[in-house]
Amino acid sequence: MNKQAIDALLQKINDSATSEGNPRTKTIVNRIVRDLFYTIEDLDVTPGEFWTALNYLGEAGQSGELGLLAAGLGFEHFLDVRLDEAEAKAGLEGGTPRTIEGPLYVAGAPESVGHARLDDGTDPGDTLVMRGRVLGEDGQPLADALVEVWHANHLGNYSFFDKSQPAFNLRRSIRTDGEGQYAFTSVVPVGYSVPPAGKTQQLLDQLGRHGHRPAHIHFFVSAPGHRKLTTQINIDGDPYLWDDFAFATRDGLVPEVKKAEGAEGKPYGVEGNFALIDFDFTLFAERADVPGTEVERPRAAV
Ligand code: MBD
Ligand code: FE
Repeated sequence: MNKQAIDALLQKINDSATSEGNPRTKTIVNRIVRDLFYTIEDLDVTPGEFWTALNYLGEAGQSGELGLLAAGLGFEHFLDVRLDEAEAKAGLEGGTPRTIEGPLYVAGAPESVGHARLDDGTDPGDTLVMRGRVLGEDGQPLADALVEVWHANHLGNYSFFDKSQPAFNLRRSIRTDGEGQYAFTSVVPVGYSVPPAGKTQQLLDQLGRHGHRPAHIHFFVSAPGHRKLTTQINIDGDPYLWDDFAFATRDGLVPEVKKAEGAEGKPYGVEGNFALIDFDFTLFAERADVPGTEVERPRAAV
């Protein structure tokens, strides 16, 4: 079919509407269907290929991997880059870079003030202390900010999704103290890999790509009157540091991992050698002229 014939068919489909429906949904769906019709035409997609793709998406949904797929195909990073662009256009600069949430956040983690221990002492691996402050654009510390943190264990697995871990293992919410400080004690995470027998890996194989992420720690950082920050830090030295299957590594999010020992660990309940990361988060003040950063998305909750 030529494009004119395709457009005529699309017009007929669009004209079959008998009520207004949702105009925004209509605009988006009509556009996507048109782009897919063009794709099928231009690439001469066979009926078998079409039904394979549809069935693939159904199975990926059934196995709960659509969020993973969105990350792996770069959609989640793309949405970040578009938010960056909107902020730059509005003159916002100097905040901590955002990067993707990923599909493994769980709401309802235990909350504490100032410091939290994320592990229960049974996770093998190097002890980690991460600490810093939450700051406003002006560099002033923000008391009572909320730092939500979650990361994988020594096998790259996340509690809740990995039922062998205790509830909320390596997940906490920490309120900053009067000086805007937060700190946590945990174990250094290992990089995540998509399930090797899953639907995401099946497609990655077809694309000639791997499904590995470098070791990382996730954060939501929020404070009254400020734009919520969704970000991660990476553990420096990971072989996948700049080869993330989800494209989430960014300049400014790879802090130095220092070696510390002895009395330095006292305030955090740590003895002996440990890894130490100092990292401040800088939040933008709330603004009406930029899209919000509080993202509506179904999330697990306990
Ligand atoms: C993760 O841990 C993650 O952060 C992302 C983006 C995708 C899959 C697993
Ligand atoms: Fe992750």
